[in-house]
Amino acid sequence: MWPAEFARRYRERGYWTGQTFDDLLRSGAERFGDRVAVVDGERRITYRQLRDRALSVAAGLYEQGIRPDDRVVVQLPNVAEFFDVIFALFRIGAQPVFALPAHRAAEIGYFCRHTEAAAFITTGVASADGFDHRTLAAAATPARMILAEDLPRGDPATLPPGPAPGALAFLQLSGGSTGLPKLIPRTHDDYLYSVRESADICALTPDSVYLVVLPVAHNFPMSSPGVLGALHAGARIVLSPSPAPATVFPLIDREGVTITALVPPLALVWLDAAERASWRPDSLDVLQVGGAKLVPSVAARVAPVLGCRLQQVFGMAEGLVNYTRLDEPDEIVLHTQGRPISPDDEVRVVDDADRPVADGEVGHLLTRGPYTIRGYWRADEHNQVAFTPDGFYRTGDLVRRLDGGHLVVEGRAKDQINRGGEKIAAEEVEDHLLAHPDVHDAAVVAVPDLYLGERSCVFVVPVGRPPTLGDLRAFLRERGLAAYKMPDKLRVVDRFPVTGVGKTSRRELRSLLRSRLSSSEG
Ligand code: AMP
Ligand code: DBH
Repeated sequence: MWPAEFARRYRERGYWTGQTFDDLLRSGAERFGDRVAVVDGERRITYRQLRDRALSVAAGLYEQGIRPDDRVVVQLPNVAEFFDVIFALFRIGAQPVFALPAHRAAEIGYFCRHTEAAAFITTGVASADGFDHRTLAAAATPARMILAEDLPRGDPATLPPGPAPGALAFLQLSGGSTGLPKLIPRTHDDYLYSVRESADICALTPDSVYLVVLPVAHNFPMSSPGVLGALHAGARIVLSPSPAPATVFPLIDREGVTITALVPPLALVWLDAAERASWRPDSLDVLQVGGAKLVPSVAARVAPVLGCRLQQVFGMAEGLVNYTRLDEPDEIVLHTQGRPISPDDEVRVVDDADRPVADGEVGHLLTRGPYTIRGYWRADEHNQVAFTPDGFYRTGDLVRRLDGGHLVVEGRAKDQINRGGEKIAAEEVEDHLLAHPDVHDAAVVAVPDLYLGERSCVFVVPVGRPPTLGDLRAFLRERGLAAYKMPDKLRVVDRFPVTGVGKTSRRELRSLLRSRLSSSEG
């Protein structure tokens, strides 16, 4: 993980405090015992109850054979049991692997195999679109399936001592740019530093009410400041089963929500719906928007329409998180993606040869710091390219750094489509498509989209009869790929343009195809 001299510095400067996730929950129970921690529909769970539930589930899982250092793939919607499960695993010292509700057999199967998961914990309740997560049990073998509605419970006295603060706490997912998703190893110490600072930057107090709209296991609503920041501050978490205004607006009013986090397309939906209904949330103080670029014209509507403050958040599950601060002027809040959390977040903006560019010039964002990983989990080969020799993470983002350290995201160099905050690795989808009998070659690229920012377009060189978009989507669905990874558009071509010298570079090819697309569509 971090070289010894960095670890020492991060401890000396008080960033890594030796706190574990179990400590967080215990101190919450001690300090805020009878206050409500989590609201899930009609259920209200206090801080003390939350801790008791987690300990009892920890003992139950332990009795069932879940051991320290076991990996457990967790795929849950926004329900209270999410907290029982993850804090139980944290207490044991087993590591949750955070799948998203949208993941299907291809992703879940891969996570379980790659992490040699001891268990797969999901829900027996069908999702809004009718999907039964229990059907993923076959993909998850040999991990045992445990349902959130049927969690084992036991006597906490039987539990072994908990994990050390420097230990691996969980594996988060990367949006990725490679054929197989990469897993992000985060420790108690490093993650909780970012959580505490985030809670502070977002001014969370015990009177704050944090609404979870995005999938709770995503890094943004989990930690920026998210549900963990809320628990740190003694605030109240309200779980929403859906991001739709019809569900969320009444919930915000009923629960007095003060802060929530959205991706840009959802912010747009909320703004339009609020305007139509002349709805102005009395309680809402801060709307956080992140995960993809928020255009200034939409950013400018937040305060006038919703009557709250906007905060832009530019983060990544690998670590570095940037926030516009709550007291910064409009010029910063509307036009930048914020500045880093920590004085020890090292940011380098470089050209293609890793040479620093001048402030204000666009370059590749590299970063290193007290909560940014030094390598993906069990990915030695990929780590050689994803990190510099001196440990900077190559984010794949193109940014401009302003005088005051604020970053403006200008684009992306990585082979990824950011579909309204949902990331798609081009290569992962291409690898699946190459298995289609009618596909000779395939390249997936981003196309600009007014609503989502980007959508995905697949260029296909067919074998004979060209497949239709419907064929390809059905094929990918059949292979168990998450729905958001299905291409939105198809272009059939006779052959791919020849790039560079010698072997075709997939990256150059994608970039050529992208420019062809923008010139043909205007
Ligand atoms: P991941 O590495 O999968 O956690 O995704 C993080 C990536 O999402 C970043 O590297 C950016 O490409 C993108 N991202 C996150 N927040 C923003 C934002 N506010 N503006 C633009 N891009 C963002
Ligand atoms: O997109 C992200 O991954 C992201 C966005 C905002 C993130 O991980 C975060 C904040 O912590």
